[in-house]
Amino acid sequence: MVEAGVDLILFETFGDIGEMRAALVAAADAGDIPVVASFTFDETGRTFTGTDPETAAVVAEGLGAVAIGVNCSVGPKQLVSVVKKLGQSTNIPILVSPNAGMPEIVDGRTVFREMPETMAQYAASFVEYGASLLGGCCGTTPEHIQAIKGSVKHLQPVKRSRQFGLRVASRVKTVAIEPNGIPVAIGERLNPTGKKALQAEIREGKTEITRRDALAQVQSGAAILDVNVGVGGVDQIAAMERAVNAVQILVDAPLCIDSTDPKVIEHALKIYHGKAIINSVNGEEHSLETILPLAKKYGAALIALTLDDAGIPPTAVERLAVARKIVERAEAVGIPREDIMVDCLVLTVSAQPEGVPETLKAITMVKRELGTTTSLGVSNVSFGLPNRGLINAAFFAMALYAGLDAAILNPQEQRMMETLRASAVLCGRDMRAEQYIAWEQSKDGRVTPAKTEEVKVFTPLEMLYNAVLSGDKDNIISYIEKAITDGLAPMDILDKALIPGIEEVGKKYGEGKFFLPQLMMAGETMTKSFERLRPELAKGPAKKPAQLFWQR
Ligand code: THG
Repeated sequence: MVEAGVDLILFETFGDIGEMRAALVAAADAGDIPVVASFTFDETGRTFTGTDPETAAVVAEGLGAVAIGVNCSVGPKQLVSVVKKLGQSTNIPILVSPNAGMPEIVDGRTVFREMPETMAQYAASFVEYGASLLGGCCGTTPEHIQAIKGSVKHLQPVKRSRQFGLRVASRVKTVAIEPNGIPVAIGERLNPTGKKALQAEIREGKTEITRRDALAQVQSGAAILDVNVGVGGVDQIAAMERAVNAVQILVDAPLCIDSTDPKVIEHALKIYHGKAIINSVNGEEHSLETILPLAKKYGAALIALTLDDAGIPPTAVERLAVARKIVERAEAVGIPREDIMVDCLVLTVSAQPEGVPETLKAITMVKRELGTTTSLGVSNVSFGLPNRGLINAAFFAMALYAGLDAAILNPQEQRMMETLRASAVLCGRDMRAEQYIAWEQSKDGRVTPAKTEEVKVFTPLEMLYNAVLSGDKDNIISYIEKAITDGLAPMDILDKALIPGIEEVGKKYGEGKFFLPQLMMAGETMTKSFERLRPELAKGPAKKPAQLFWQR
């Protein structure tokens, strides 16, 4: 189309954010043509794979869409709240092109019920909420367009110029990292450094610990999860793909892609469905040249480490200079400043005690001078000391006072999350202590959070049930092998674990708690299970299993 000379590309009626990302990346590759990203939302106000309007806007805008739209969908009435949310979520132009209602079959003909006058009335309210491009989708006639034109031609588009700051997103949720908001915990545990079992799992191509730790970290309060698969001698591109695909369906938290290999980062960004954070870029020429174009191309945010070809500078002033260089180079390739989070780096206090105050000073200076947000991997500070958790927590409180906005930490260390929540109150980032009080109250009547080591032990049947529920197709076969070795009857595996699991998935889907990707993953998990169980079932009593509904 670009070669043929089109002026604009409109991607319309997209229900899946992953497909829209692929389309936007492809369009940018094809040439410098303006692209409009238009989604279809259902009566729940989300796309059919669960994306809300703000997340659609954050992802599409990050990938360079010149306007965001909503088209087709249920009809104009149901789109009012969607358009309102879009208007509150982005400053780029908004296109609204609804169906003339839902199609109905009358006497064998498809009819759309909305009259031109009704469509015209809704068009005027869309303009009020921020739309500046209007049209109609299925069932729209020239009369509808004429009526819409008549009702909006005297209206001025509403000017929107909100400051949004740093926003990242998963498939179904946007997380804002705000200089005055509650600091954000980035879970560090999906990282094999120093973890033998996770290293082994990554080598074997499994994702059991990955899934368990992803869930546990989110339950402990991580808003974002860092994903690192840095194990020597393994195909890290494949390992990263497994980890990202397992985690992005399982949890709502956006991901932070942590790798030193640009190829691993690029592959993760290609398959991720949201707006990720790249961890990290730094002031080295090679890093700037390879990582900044990836952030631009795939619409990702960045953690910028204040080090360069000469290493980590000792003083705050020099680290600010590195941060400034990175921000300027990023802006030069079209990455907005607010998409950068600066990591001023903390050294080990036992080795270099003079380094800690410089890091704290650097955080304050970067925020004031550059206006970006800041992040830090906190636990480096305590290396080589006893009771590391205590040092980490005390340093964390100081860094929060210095203005830290996000931290890579272990959210399952209760002391760290408590320090975060208390410091937010003390630093004026949790007004009227609302969040703090809510957290404290939610603890009442709840057992104290389980320690990291005290993992609940599931029976083999519970493992299988959970695996179907979470669409765990990477590990289901090994659970089935285990159940068979334990002497469980294949028919029981099916009747007491797998089928109840898929039924629960269907129930959650019906209730709007699960979305299509989860349904599909669970279906694939069932198919894999059944392939493994089929020969076992054939061996057993001559009872032929009924055909199962997900195989039709
Ligand atoms: N800045 C940025 N990214 C980073 C870091 C940083 N990514 C990596 C690291 N530093 C932060 N992540 C971790 C992950 C694990 C541990 C520390 C930091 C860790 N692991 C224990 C060990 O090595 O013994 C294992 C503990 C466990 O079992 O949980 O401590 O500074 N931008």
